[in-house]
Order: sequence, then structure tokens, then C-alpha cells
Amino acid sequence: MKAPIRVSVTGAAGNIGYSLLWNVASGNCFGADQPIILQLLEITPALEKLKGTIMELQDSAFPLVHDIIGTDDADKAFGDADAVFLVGSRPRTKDMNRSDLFVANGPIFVGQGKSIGASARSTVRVITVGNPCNTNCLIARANAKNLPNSAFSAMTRLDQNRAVAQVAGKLGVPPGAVQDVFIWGNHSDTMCPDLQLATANGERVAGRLDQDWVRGEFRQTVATRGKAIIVARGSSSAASAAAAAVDHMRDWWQGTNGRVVSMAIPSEGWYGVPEGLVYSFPVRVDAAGRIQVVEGLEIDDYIRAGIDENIAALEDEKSNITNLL
Ligand code: NAX
Repeated sequence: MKAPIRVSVTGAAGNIGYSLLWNVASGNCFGADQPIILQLLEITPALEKLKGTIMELQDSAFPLVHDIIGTDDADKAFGDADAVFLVGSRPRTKDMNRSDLFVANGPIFVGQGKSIGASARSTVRVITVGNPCNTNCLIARANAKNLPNSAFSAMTRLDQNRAVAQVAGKLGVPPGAVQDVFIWGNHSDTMCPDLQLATANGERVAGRLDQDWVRGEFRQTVATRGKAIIVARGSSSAASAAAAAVDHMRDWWQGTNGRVVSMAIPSEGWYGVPEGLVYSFPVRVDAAGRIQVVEGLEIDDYIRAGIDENIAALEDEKSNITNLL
């Protein structure tokens, strides 16, 4: 039996947490033979609700869950953490712009970044889900000074999964047949899906899809899916976001076995993206958990414009929070 790993989840009493915790506890993320200790962080007013979530987790009697800690103390929640899901923050509501989220959520990631740096293991892997997730990740990264860039990531996997679903629907194949779809840039409506490597049942999809659809309806649908779900459900994506967070962390933990996926990570200058910007790239993850950007792709004018639009958007987001870095 492997030794348990410590998995921290912030915002654990929230909507995404309610789905994410069950996915993680069942072994879907870290493997069916990997015991875990859940370390759940909430703000003080939500501790009672968290207590209810923990009671339900206990009642699920997951064999892999060796202990569950619920707390409003970040140092305790991140103590010796091997993996961290930064979910806790305010979701965008119908009346909010994305820019309102900076004011509401940026400062959370200063404190949590410092606390991760002080308390988590030096090998910790952090995924940032709380929006605006790329820039929140940048803030957390900047405040965890002792940790390497490679410890931090933000989630564009939901955008990728949305893109996969649209391509699968168009081609009339199950989503599992579609691989190597990836996203450039920011988790926002500027994100740029790229199908140049994508395959369905092992065959390239590029020649089989109408370019007007790819550049028009497809991109528009993926870009605005979050908003469409808020309008339809009255609250933002939760179960699909939790599933995407698990996909991201599972691939980081267990490797992608050659598949290409999207992860937003601190740039080292790849494809002209300024160093340090947390930007979604096509990546592969090796068995040791090293994230490797797929380099040398041919970038046509359309994709170049998409990459540049996202650089500008993220530089603009960064300019709002330089005091938090
Ligand atoms: P909820 O409001 O249901 O839950 C958020 C939870 O976070 C609440 O229980 C709240 O008490 C807690 N919280 C707030 N501040 C905290 C802090 N400082 N420390 C710890 N916990 C804190 O929102 P939910 O639907 O779960 O969404 C969470 C975040 O994910 C939002 O920012 C949302 O915008 C973001 N999303 C990100 C997505 C992505 O693809 N990156 C997609 C889904 C989602 O929109």
C-alpha cells in the first residue's frame, strides 16, 4: 500500500468542490491505489457548510480517504500538501464583468500563495481554478517565492473539453475518439482553440472540418459556453469544471502518455509569450510529472492573431494587479 498523499482543496464547500471532492476521493485523479488525506480550506462563515460536506464524504466511505481535515487556516490546509486545487473565490454572476473579479479575488491568491510557499511540500503541484484563473495563478506564483515556476498551473482544460465535445458532435464520434485538441492563452472568451494536431479515431480532423465552422461557430461556441451555462443554469459551470480539474491534475500526476493537452503555465518565452505570463500552451506530461510544451508548431496568421490577442488580454489583466505581485 502506498503512503497517503495530502491533497488540499480551497473553496471546498462550494459548487465545484461538491463535485471535485467525490471525483478525487474515488481515485479518479491520483490513481486507484493512491490513498489520500483531504485538507479542505474554507472561509470562516462557510465552515458549517464544509462540516456538512465532510459528513457526506465520510458517509461515502471511500477506501482511499485516510483522513479529512476541514479548516479556515490556510497554513493548516496547505501543510505538507502534495497537490493543491485553488478553487475558492467568488464566481462571476450575471451582473459581473470579468474585471470585477480581479477586485474580488486577486487578494485571496496573495495570502494563499504565501501560505503554499511556507507550508506545502517543495514538490507540490498547484492547479488554479478560481477566476480569473491565469492571473490568480500569476499572483499565487509570485507570492510563493521559494517554489519553482513548475509548481504552478491554471486550468484551461474545461475550454479544451468543450472544444473536444463540439468537434466530436460535428464529426458524429464519441468524445473519447477525439485527441490532441488544445487551447492557447487565457481562460476567457479570447481563448484560442487549435485543431492542427487534433485527431478523431487516429485521423487528423483538420481536412474534415469546414474552416468557416472552425473559425466561426466552433470558436464562438467554446468561447461563450461559460456564459451560456450561467444563463441556462443560473450559476456557473460546476460539475464540468470539477471534471476538467481532475483531468488536468490526473494528467499532471500520471502523465499524458504522448497525448497533447492544454495547461496554463508560467511562460518561458514559448511562441513569443512574454516570460512569466501564465498562458495556456499545448503540453505533454512525462511519467515523472514534467510538463513539456510542444515546441516547433507551424503558426499560421489566424493562430498568431489568436496567440497575440491573448497575450494582450493577459498583459492587461496583469496591469491591474501589479501591486499584488
Ligand atoms: P462557489 O461560490 O459555489 O464556491 C466558492 C467557494 O469558495 C465558497 O464556498 C466560498 O466560501 C469559498 N471561498 C471564497 N473565498 C475563499 C477563500 N479566501 N479561501 C477559501 N475558500 C474561499 O463557486 P464555484 O462554482 O465552486 O466556483 C469557484 C471558482 O471557480 C469561481 O471563481 C469560478 O469563477 C471558477 N471557475 C473556473 C473555471 C475554469 O475553467 N477555470 C470554470 C468554472 C468556474 O467558473
